Amino acid sequence: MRVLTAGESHGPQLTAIIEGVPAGLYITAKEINEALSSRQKGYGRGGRMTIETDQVEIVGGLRYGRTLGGPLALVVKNRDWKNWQDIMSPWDLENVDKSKRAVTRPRPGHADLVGGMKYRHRDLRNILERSSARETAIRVAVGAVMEILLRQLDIELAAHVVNIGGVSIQQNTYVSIQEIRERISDSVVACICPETSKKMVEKIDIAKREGDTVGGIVEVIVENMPPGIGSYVHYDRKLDGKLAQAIVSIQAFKGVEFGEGFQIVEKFGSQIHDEIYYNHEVGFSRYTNHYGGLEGGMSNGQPIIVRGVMKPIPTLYKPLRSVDIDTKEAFEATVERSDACAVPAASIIAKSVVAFELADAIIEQFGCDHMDRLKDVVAQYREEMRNY
Ligand code: EPS
Repeated sequence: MRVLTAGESHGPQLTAIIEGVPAGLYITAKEINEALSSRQKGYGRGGRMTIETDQVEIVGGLRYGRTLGGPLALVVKNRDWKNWQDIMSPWDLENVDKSKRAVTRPRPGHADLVGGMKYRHRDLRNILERSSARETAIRVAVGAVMEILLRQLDIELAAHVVNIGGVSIQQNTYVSIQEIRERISDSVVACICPETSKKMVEKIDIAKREGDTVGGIVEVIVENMPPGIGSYVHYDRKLDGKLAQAIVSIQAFKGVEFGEGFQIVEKFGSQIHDEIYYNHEVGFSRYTNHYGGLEGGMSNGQPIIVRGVMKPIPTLYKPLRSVDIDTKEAFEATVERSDACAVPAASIIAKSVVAFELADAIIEQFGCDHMDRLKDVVAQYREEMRNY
């Protein structure tokens, strides 16, 4: 599959075209809109989220709720557009002061400065409008379609927040998808532990009070992924490689890990490799899941565990030093509307991009034009794996 997104943060809409979705996938707007609504929630969001109520529109590739096999085109409108029609007009309007909301003062930590240098823009709004995390709304709509597709193949995903600004859950045992879904439903920060949730909220409050921002770590769990998806023979089809790219492609994400991730460095090989057992019902399996369901660039049948780290958002009320690109004078950043923390939203985004990569890897491997055929082929493949 391929997906392309277009649109600016304060433009009329965000658009995505997905190529390669099998025909016959039944989709409802409700399921996509629920994902969009979850992305908008979470403690620490700023004023923009009170303006937007994200809803999907499908403008190609779907008829009577079923995919047709052609490109699927999705749209999420920006309600804030009505306040920006002149400033973000696609056309060269007369009688509009184009310098009105021009940005010449790049924010440290944002794409502003390097993006301007690269594309020869003198108004940095041309960069921030596209580099904005607003784009993740349409990626979540795409991810919701992929989650529907994966559910048809009995593959389920959940995501939660494991750390905000250094406040972390203690995670010693595996928490199932079912438990994650139940436990995060009561948390404003999508955290499975009520005590830690409270401390995370306090951390966000400190950031808000200080005119600052906080980042965090999110985790995505995938259950029932069949073994052998991905590749060890082609570097560009390694499932962990594709997931890593997808996670780090999310705005403000700086790193990724699988299973025990960077902590494996503290262990000997004998303590970290997931030992193998066999029984007639499930076939081959493991006693542990230190590697987060991925070995040799492939899924190994264990739950996939992916974590991503998000930096604190660069748009700050607290002044940071930078330089005006026109006058070359040093300045301290001016106040901008911003989210103090968008880590809970980022957990939904991480789940969405993981869903896309998994669905893509499955379709690449089995290459079916119709959903029913894909279901049959995957069921047959699972059986083959069990009997290996
Ligand atoms: C963002 C800045 C803020 C966020 C935005 C991402 O928007 P604004 O500039 O309109 O206040 O709210 O996130 C979203 C709009 C969203 O839907 O997540 C940025 O600069 O990246």
